[in-house]
Amino acid sequence: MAVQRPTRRQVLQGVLVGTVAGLAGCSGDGGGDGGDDEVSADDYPVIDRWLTETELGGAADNYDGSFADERGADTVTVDVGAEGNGGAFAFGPAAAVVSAGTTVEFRWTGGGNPHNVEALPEEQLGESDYEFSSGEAEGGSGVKYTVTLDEPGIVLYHCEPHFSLGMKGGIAVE
Ligand SMILES: [Cu+2]
Repeated sequence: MAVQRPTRRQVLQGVLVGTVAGLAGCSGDGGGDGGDDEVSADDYPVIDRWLTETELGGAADNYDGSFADERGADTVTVDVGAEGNGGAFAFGPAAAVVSAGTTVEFRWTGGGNPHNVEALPEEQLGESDYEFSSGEAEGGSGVKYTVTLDEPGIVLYHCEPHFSLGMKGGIAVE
């Protein structure tokens, strides 16, 4: 099952908060398109490499090769400052697969601050199809940053202050 890459990358500016309802033709449970398959690292080697390599940032030690299967969900939450990498220096989950049209809400836990979330393919930090940034690193537990992933592709992101510790995440958009 090849991942379609309609555009090299999408530039997402600012905070996109929205309700994306069923745009991807999600028809509830039992979608009949083979979506029940278990997702593994073999399906997304680019994400697996991003989370395990040590040439670009550190390896994410909270990544065990498994992907959170969030296909069909309208909104997915990723904790910023989850336990990992020697403290609260991880994204939780580190790897996930979602359906096109999903809104991802990055939610600061308040641990291990300050953090940010950014995908920077222009700076050669991973082969991400998406590019975005939450801006300067922020502390506290009330911070949220939201992006909507409208097109199939790969999202590779990290936290700038804790990149070398392995604070990285990856999302496959199907
Ligand atoms: Cu961080």
